[in-house]
Amino acid sequence: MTLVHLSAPVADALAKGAPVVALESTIITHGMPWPQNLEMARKVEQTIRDGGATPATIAVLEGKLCVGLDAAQLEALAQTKHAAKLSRADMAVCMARGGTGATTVAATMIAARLAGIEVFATGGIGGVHRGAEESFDISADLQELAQTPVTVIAAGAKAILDLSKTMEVLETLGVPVIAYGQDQLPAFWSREAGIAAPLRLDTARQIAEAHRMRGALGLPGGQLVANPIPEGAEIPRETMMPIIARAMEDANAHGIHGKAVTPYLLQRIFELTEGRSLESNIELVLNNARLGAAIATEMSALPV
Ligand code: PSU
Ligand code: MN
Repeated sequence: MTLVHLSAPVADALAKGAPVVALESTIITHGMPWPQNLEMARKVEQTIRDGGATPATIAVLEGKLCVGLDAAQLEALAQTKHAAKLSRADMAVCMARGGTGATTVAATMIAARLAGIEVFATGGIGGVHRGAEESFDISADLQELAQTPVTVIAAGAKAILDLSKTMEVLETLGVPVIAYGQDQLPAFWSREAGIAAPLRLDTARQIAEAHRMRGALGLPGGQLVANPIPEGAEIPRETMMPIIARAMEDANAHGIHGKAVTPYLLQRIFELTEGRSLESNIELVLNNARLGAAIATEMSALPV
Protein backbone atom coordinates (compact mmCIF):
# COMPACT_ATOMS: atom_id res chain seq x y z
CA MET A 1 0.00 0.00 0.00
CA THR A 2 1.36 3.38 -0.95
CA LEU A 3 0.89 5.58 2.06
CA VAL A 4 2.32 8.86 0.86
CA HIS A 5 1.53 10.14 -2.63
CA LEU A 6 4.36 12.39 -3.78
CA SER A 7 3.80 14.78 -6.67
CA ALA A 8 6.33 14.38 -9.50
CA PRO A 9 8.30 17.57 -8.65
CA VAL A 10 8.46 16.64 -4.96
CA ALA A 11 9.53 13.06 -5.72
CA ASP A 12 12.24 14.38 -8.06
CA ALA A 13 13.57 16.88 -5.55
CA LEU A 14 13.63 14.36 -2.71
CA ALA A 15 15.39 11.77 -4.86
CA LYS A 16 18.12 14.31 -5.65
CA GLY A 17 18.44 15.53 -2.09
CA ALA A 18 17.34 18.97 -3.29
CA PRO A 19 15.63 21.35 -0.84
CA VAL A 20 11.89 20.85 -0.25
CA VAL A 21 9.58 22.94 1.95
CA ALA A 22 6.33 21.47 3.27
CA LEU A 23 3.19 23.63 3.41
CA GLU A 24 -0.05 23.03 5.31
CA SER A 25 -3.55 23.21 3.88
CA THR A 26 -5.76 24.15 6.84
CA ILE A 27 -4.62 27.72 6.32
CA ILE A 28 -6.16 27.41 2.83
CA THR A 29 -9.48 25.77 3.76
CA HIS A 30 -10.10 27.15 7.25
CA GLY A 31 -7.74 30.09 7.67
CA MET A 32 -8.58 32.38 4.76
CA PRO A 33 -11.62 33.15 2.60
CA TRP A 34 -11.96 32.30 -1.09
CA PRO A 35 -10.44 33.51 -3.43
CA GLN A 36 -7.58 35.05 -1.42
CA ASN A 37 -6.81 31.59 -0.03
CA LEU A 38 -5.96 30.23 -3.48
CA GLU A 39 -4.01 33.33 -4.42
CA MET A 40 -2.01 33.01 -1.21
CA ALA A 41 -1.37 29.29 -1.74
CA ARG A 42 -0.06 29.92 -5.26
CA LYS A 43 2.13 32.83 -4.21
CA VAL A 44 3.61 30.86 -1.33
CA GLU A 45 4.53 28.02 -3.67
CA GLN A 46 6.08 30.47 -6.14
CA THR A 47 8.04 32.19 -3.36
CA ILE A 48 9.55 28.84 -2.41
CA ARG A 49 10.49 28.12 -6.02
CA ASP A 50 12.03 31.59 -6.30
CA GLY A 51 14.07 30.69 -3.20
CA GLY A 52 15.48 27.64 -4.99
CA ALA A 53 13.38 24.97 -3.23
CA THR A 54 10.41 22.79 -4.16
CA PRO A 55 7.08 23.46 -2.40
CA ALA A 56 5.09 20.49 -1.07
CA THR A 57 1.56 21.47 -0.09
CA ILE A 58 0.05 18.63 1.93
CA ALA A 59 -3.58 17.46 2.13
CA VAL A 60 -5.68 14.30 2.26
CA LEU A 61 -7.60 13.99 -1.01
CA GLU A 62 -10.15 11.18 -1.23
CA GLY A 63 -8.24 9.15 1.29
CA LYS A 64 -4.80 9.76 -0.24
CA LEU A 65 -2.14 11.55 1.76
CA CYS A 66 -0.80 13.87 -0.93
CA VAL A 67 2.56 15.56 -0.52
CA GLY A 68 2.75 18.12 -3.30
CA LEU A 69 -0.45 19.16 -5.10
CA ASP A 70 -0.79 20.03 -8.77
CA ALA A 71 -2.52 23.26 -9.87
CA ALA A 72 -5.93 21.61 -10.28
CA GLN A 73 -5.76 19.87 -6.89
CA LEU A 74 -4.78 23.11 -5.19
CA GLU A 75 -7.62 25.02 -6.79
CA ALA A 76 -10.18 22.32 -5.98
CA LEU A 77 -9.08 22.18 -2.37
CA ALA A 78 -9.28 25.95 -2.00
CA GLN A 79 -12.92 25.81 -3.12
CA THR A 80 -13.95 22.76 -1.10
CA LYS A 81 -16.50 23.76 1.51
CA HIS A 82 -16.61 20.42 3.32
CA ALA A 83 -12.91 19.65 3.84
CA ALA A 84 -12.24 18.30 7.31
CA LYS A 85 -9.65 19.97 9.55
CA LEU A 86 -7.18 17.19 10.25
CA SER A 87 -4.84 16.98 13.17
CA ARG A 88 -2.94 13.98 14.59
CA ALA A 89 -6.15 12.54 16.03
CA ASP A 90 -8.23 12.55 12.86
CA MET A 91 -5.99 11.98 9.86
CA ALA A 92 -6.05 8.17 9.99
CA VAL A 93 -9.85 8.00 10.20
CA CYS A 94 -10.17 10.42 7.27
CA MET A 95 -7.71 8.40 5.16
CA ALA A 96 -9.25 5.03 6.06
CA ARG A 97 -12.69 6.30 5.01
CA GLY A 98 -11.50 7.87 1.76
CA GLY A 99 -12.29 11.37 2.95
CA THR A 100 -10.87 14.76 2.02
CA GLY A 101 -9.27 17.00 4.58
CA ALA A 102 -6.81 19.79 5.13
CA THR A 103 -3.81 19.22 7.35
CA THR A 104 -3.08 21.41 10.36
CA VAL A 105 0.45 22.09 11.54
CA ALA A 106 0.44 18.81 13.51
CA ALA A 107 -0.81 16.64 10.63
CA THR A 108 1.45 18.40 8.12
CA MET A 109 4.48 17.64 10.32
CA ILE A 110 3.51 13.96 10.44
CA ALA A 111 3.16 13.82 6.64
CA ALA A 112 6.39 15.76 6.08
CA ARG A 113 8.33 13.34 8.26
CA LEU A 114 6.89 10.34 6.40
CA ALA A 115 7.96 11.93 3.11
CA GLY A 116 11.44 12.83 4.39
CA ILE A 117 10.90 16.60 4.44
CA GLU A 118 12.57 18.46 7.31
CA VAL A 119 11.38 22.03 6.82
CA PHE A 120 7.82 23.37 6.91
CA ALA A 121 6.64 26.97 6.54
CA THR A 122 3.28 28.25 7.72
CA GLY A 123 1.60 31.35 9.17
CA GLY A 124 1.08 30.71 12.86
CA ILE A 125 0.98 27.55 14.91
CA GLY A 126 -1.81 26.61 17.28
CA GLY A 127 -1.09 26.92 21.00
CA VAL A 128 -2.62 27.44 24.42
CA HIS A 129 -5.86 29.39 24.08
CA ARG A 130 -6.70 32.23 26.43
CA GLY A 131 -8.87 30.81 29.19
CA ALA A 132 -7.31 27.36 28.74
CA GLU A 133 -7.41 26.91 32.53
CA GLU A 134 -11.19 26.57 32.03
CA SER A 135 -11.51 25.21 28.49
CA PHE A 136 -8.37 23.00 28.40
CA ASP A 137 -8.00 24.15 24.77
CA ILE A 138 -4.38 23.48 23.90
CA SER A 139 -3.51 22.79 20.27
CA ALA A 140 -2.12 19.40 19.32
CA ASP A 141 0.50 21.37 17.35
CA LEU A 142 2.55 21.76 20.55
CA GLN A 143 2.74 18.01 21.25
CA GLU A 144 3.66 17.43 17.63
CA LEU A 145 6.59 19.82 17.83
CA ALA A 146 7.77 17.79 20.81
CA GLN A 147 7.82 14.50 18.94
CA THR A 148 8.20 14.99 15.19
CA PRO A 149 11.56 16.17 13.82
CA VAL A 150 10.51 18.97 11.49
CA THR A 151 11.64 22.60 11.71
CA VAL A 152 8.52 24.78 11.52
CA ILE A 153 8.75 28.42 10.48
CA ALA A 154 5.89 30.56 11.78
CA ALA A 155 5.37 34.20 12.70
CA GLY A 156 4.97 33.25 16.33
CA ALA A 157 1.85 31.77 17.80
CA LYS A 158 -1.31 33.57 16.75
CA ALA A 159 -2.01 36.51 19.01
CA ILE A 160 -5.47 35.10 19.74
CA LEU A 161 -3.64 32.65 21.98
CA ASP A 162 -2.17 33.06 25.43
CA LEU A 163 1.44 33.51 24.36
CA SER A 164 2.99 33.20 27.83
CA LYS A 165 1.19 29.94 28.52
CA THR A 166 2.09 28.69 25.04
CA MET A 167 5.75 29.41 25.75
CA GLU A 168 5.56 27.61 29.09
CA VAL A 169 4.10 24.49 27.50
CA LEU A 170 6.71 24.51 24.75
CA GLU A 171 9.45 24.79 27.33
CA THR A 172 8.00 21.86 29.31
CA LEU A 173 7.83 19.81 26.11
CA GLY A 174 11.46 20.62 25.29
CA VAL A 175 10.72 22.45 22.06
CA PRO A 176 13.31 25.05 21.04
CA VAL A 177 11.63 28.35 20.22
CA ILE A 178 14.02 30.38 18.12
CA ALA A 179 13.33 34.01 17.27
CA TYR A 180 14.84 34.89 13.91
CA GLY A 181 16.99 38.01 13.97
CA GLN A 182 15.56 39.65 17.08
CA ASP A 183 15.47 39.20 20.86
CA GLN A 184 11.70 39.35 21.27
CA LEU A 185 9.14 36.84 20.22
CA PRO A 186 6.98 38.02 17.36
CA ALA A 187 3.19 37.90 17.77
CA PHE A 188 1.86 36.98 14.33
CA TRP A 189 0.34 40.25 13.04
CA SER A 190 2.81 42.26 15.16
CA ARG A 191 6.61 42.13 15.23
CA GLU A 192 6.90 42.13 18.99
CA ALA A 193 4.99 40.20 21.62
CA GLY A 194 6.48 41.98 24.62
CA ILE A 195 8.00 38.63 25.62
CA ALA A 196 11.69 37.74 25.33
CA ALA A 197 12.40 34.78 23.07
CA PRO A 198 14.12 31.81 24.74
CA LEU A 199 16.56 31.49 21.81
CA ARG A 200 17.71 33.68 18.97
CA LEU A 201 19.48 32.82 15.72
CA ASP A 202 20.36 35.18 12.91
CA THR A 203 20.96 33.03 9.85
CA ALA A 204 19.28 30.19 7.99
CA ARG A 205 22.54 28.27 8.24
CA GLN A 206 22.52 28.38 12.05
CA ILE A 207 18.93 27.13 12.14
CA ALA A 208 19.78 24.25 9.79
CA GLU A 209 22.80 23.32 11.90
CA ALA A 210 20.75 23.37 15.11
CA HIS A 211 18.18 21.06 13.50
CA ARG A 212 20.92 18.59 12.55
CA MET A 213 22.46 18.82 16.02
CA ARG A 214 19.14 17.79 17.60
CA GLY A 215 19.11 14.79 15.30
CA ALA A 216 22.70 13.91 16.20
CA LEU A 217 21.80 14.06 19.89
CA GLY A 218 18.89 11.72 19.28
CA LEU A 219 16.40 14.25 20.58
CA PRO A 220 12.91 13.71 19.22
CA GLY A 221 10.83 16.61 18.01
CA GLY A 222 11.36 19.68 15.92
CA GLN A 223 12.16 23.34 16.28
CA LEU A 224 9.86 26.33 16.15
CA VAL A 225 11.34 29.28 14.29
CA ALA A 226 9.49 32.51 15.08
CA ASN A 227 10.00 34.85 12.15
CA PRO A 228 8.72 38.42 12.63
CA ILE A 229 6.29 39.80 10.05
CA PRO A 230 7.94 42.36 7.70
CA GLU A 231 7.81 45.90 9.05
CA GLY A 232 5.55 47.37 6.39
CA ALA A 233 2.93 44.66 6.86
CA GLU A 234 2.53 44.61 10.63
CA ILE A 235 -0.49 45.69 12.62
CA PRO A 236 0.71 47.07 15.96
CA ARG A 237 -0.17 45.11 19.09
CA GLU A 238 -2.17 47.99 20.55
CA THR A 239 -4.40 48.01 17.47
CA MET A 240 -4.95 44.25 17.55
CA MET A 241 -5.63 43.87 21.29
CA PRO A 242 -9.20 45.28 21.38
CA ILE A 243 -10.09 43.57 18.11
CA ILE A 244 -8.96 40.20 19.43
CA ALA A 245 -10.90 40.80 22.67
CA ARG A 246 -14.03 41.59 20.69
CA ALA A 247 -13.65 38.52 18.47
CA MET A 248 -13.27 36.33 21.56
CA GLU A 249 -16.40 37.78 23.16
CA ASP A 250 -18.30 36.99 19.98
CA ALA A 251 -16.93 33.44 19.95
CA ASN A 252 -18.10 32.93 23.52
CA ALA A 253 -21.51 34.47 22.82
CA HIS A 254 -21.97 32.05 19.92
CA GLY A 255 -20.80 29.02 21.92
CA ILE A 256 -17.91 28.31 19.53
CA HIS A 257 -15.59 25.61 20.83
CA GLY A 258 -13.10 22.90 19.87
CA LYS A 259 -11.78 22.85 16.32
CA ALA A 260 -14.05 25.69 15.28
CA VAL A 261 -12.43 28.26 17.58
CA THR A 262 -9.35 29.15 15.52
CA PRO A 263 -11.18 29.43 12.15
CA TYR A 264 -13.97 31.47 13.77
CA LEU A 265 -11.58 33.95 15.40
CA LEU A 266 -9.54 34.41 12.22
CA GLN A 267 -12.69 35.08 10.19
CA ARG A 268 -14.11 37.47 12.81
CA ILE A 269 -10.82 39.39 13.03
CA PHE A 270 -10.80 39.61 9.23
CA GLU A 271 -14.25 41.24 9.38
CA LEU A 272 -13.39 43.54 12.27
CA THR A 273 -10.20 44.79 10.57
CA GLU A 274 -11.99 45.12 7.22
CA GLY A 275 -9.57 42.74 5.59
CA ARG A 276 -6.36 44.20 6.95
CA SER A 277 -5.60 41.15 9.12
CA LEU A 278 -5.76 39.01 5.99
CA GLU A 279 -3.29 41.21 4.10
CA SER A 280 -0.87 40.96 7.01
CA ASN A 281 -1.47 37.23 7.29
CA ILE A 282 -0.58 36.73 3.62
CA GLU A 283 2.58 38.83 3.91
CA LEU A 284 3.83 36.94 6.94
CA VAL A 285 3.24 33.58 5.28
CA LEU A 286 5.25 34.71 2.24
CA ASN A 287 8.00 35.92 4.53
CA ASN A 288 8.05 32.52 6.25
CA ALA A 289 8.16 30.79 2.88
CA ARG A 290 11.29 32.79 1.96
CA LEU A 291 13.02 31.83 5.19
CA GLY A 292 11.83 28.22 4.82
CA ALA A 293 13.41 27.97 1.37
CA ALA A 294 16.67 29.38 2.73
CA ILE A 295 16.73 26.95 5.67
CA ALA A 296 15.88 23.97 3.45
CA THR A 297 18.67 25.00 1.06
CA GLU A 298 21.20 25.16 3.91
CA MET A 299 19.99 21.86 5.30
CA SER A 300 20.34 20.06 1.99
CA ALA A 301 24.02 21.09 1.97
CA LEU A 302 24.69 19.62 5.43
CA PRO A 303 25.53 15.99 6.13
CA VAL A 304 22.55 14.05 7.53
N1 PSU B 1 -2.15 29.82 11.13
C1 PSU B 1 -2.83 30.62 10.28
N2 PSU B 1 -4.02 30.20 9.84
C2 PSU B 1 -4.53 28.97 10.19
C3 PSU B 1 -3.80 28.12 11.07
C4 PSU B 1 -2.61 28.60 11.51
O1 PSU B 1 -2.36 31.70 9.95
O2 PSU B 1 -5.60 28.62 9.73
C5 PSU B 1 -4.29 26.73 11.43
C6 PSU B 1 -3.08 25.77 11.42
O3 PSU B 1 -3.39 24.69 10.57
C7 PSU B 1 -2.95 25.32 12.84
C8 PSU B 1 -4.38 25.37 13.28
O4 PSU B 1 -2.37 24.05 12.97
O5 PSU B 1 -4.85 26.59 12.72
C9 PSU B 1 -4.51 25.33 14.77
O6 PSU B 1 -5.82 24.94 15.08
P1 PSU B 1 -6.19 24.56 16.59
O7 PSU B 1 -6.02 25.84 17.35
O8 PSU B 1 -7.63 24.12 16.51
O9 PSU B 1 -5.25 23.48 17.02
MN1 MN C 1 -8.06 23.68 19.98
